[in-house]
Amino acid sequence: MKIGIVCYPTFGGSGVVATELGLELSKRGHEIHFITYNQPVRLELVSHNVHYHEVNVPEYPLFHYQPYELALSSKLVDMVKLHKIEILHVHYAIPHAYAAYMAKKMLQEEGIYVPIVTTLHGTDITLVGSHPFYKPAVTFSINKSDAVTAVSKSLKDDTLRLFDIKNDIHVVPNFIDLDKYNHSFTDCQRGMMANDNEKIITHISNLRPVKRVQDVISVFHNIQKEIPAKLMFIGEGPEKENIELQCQKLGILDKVIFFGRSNEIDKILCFSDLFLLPSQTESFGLAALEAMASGVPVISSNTGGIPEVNKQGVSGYLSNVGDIEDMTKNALHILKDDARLKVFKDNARNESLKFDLHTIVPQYEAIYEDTLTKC
Ligand code: GMT
Repeated sequence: MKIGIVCYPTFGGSGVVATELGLELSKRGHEIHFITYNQPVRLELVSHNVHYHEVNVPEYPLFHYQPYELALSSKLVDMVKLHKIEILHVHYAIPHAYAAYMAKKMLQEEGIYVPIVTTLHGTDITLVGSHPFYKPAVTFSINKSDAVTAVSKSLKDDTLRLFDIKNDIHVVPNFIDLDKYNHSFTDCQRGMMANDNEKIITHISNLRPVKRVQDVISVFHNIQKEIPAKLMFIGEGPEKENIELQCQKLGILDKVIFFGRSNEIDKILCFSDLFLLPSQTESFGLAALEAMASGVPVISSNTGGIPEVNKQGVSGYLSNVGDIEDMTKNALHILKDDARLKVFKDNARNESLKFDLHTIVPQYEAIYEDTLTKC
């Protein structure tokens, strides 16, 4: 198949999933066209069947807001015609599903039919999409998609609760290339980060308020009072200054390492003992799955789609949002006993196997084939 993929080309989970999906589909013989405003961060190589087409939005002083949807839909029309793209898969409803629908209608005028698959990722539904300013357009775009997928059952339920949806929503969970997370401990250069007696705790996110990064610091602060530990913080975002201040006030700055954005999270996870994800809401929690694939147990909140990934008492523990005491207790329970830590690490890796890309990617292929047959 010739598949056009539209996504946010950033470090966010939706862009990562879209990119990894495109790369795996290309290995399976499909021709992939990424259409977005920057080369996706995880798209390192463009090969004979992986192409990248940049959407340019010319600056014009009249526009207070530059019209990205317009530029995207025009680019989609051009690329579908030029490369004979058969299906468009858009990740994140806003504004991608909307722009794709406009492109589809423009192409129809010329007798070209291209169906649209929309994948909902979370914040496009739970945080942004359900805002009254966007809701009618998001509802319309979802209902006009030829197939709709959600990354967890929880997100499907949220979508049906928040919007008036007429379409079926297929749950296709996020996935992981397990081979990437297969480093043996000797590859890990753990000694550069911490002493042998210190446990390494990790958090990865875009440091937005929804991630509750202050809770990460509070839990770590409690942990390091009981056992020697270091905290690895990966990501950039609006809460960064606040958490640096929080660490300073608590006197733990020397125990926290800020990595900023990184394309090498597998290398950092490789030497981690525990992953913290205390989010307010999370449709899936791709970062938790990436940690588990590296054999890192997860202490998380019990919200959204996280329980579909992190299994209570098996790959880690789940607590109510904001319950720092319970998260601390659970973290120490795992970390204080090396034999128990080893069991949780093995379990985390085993649980991640359910999300192997070789199991999940064929589900998208089946949806494309089904959609093309119906249209
Ligand atoms: O987590 C974010 O804020 C970024 C956002 C995105 O779209 O990139 O993540 C959402 O999609 C990810 C990939 O499907 C999910 O793993 C995240 O759970 C989801 N984030 C939220 O629901 C807050």
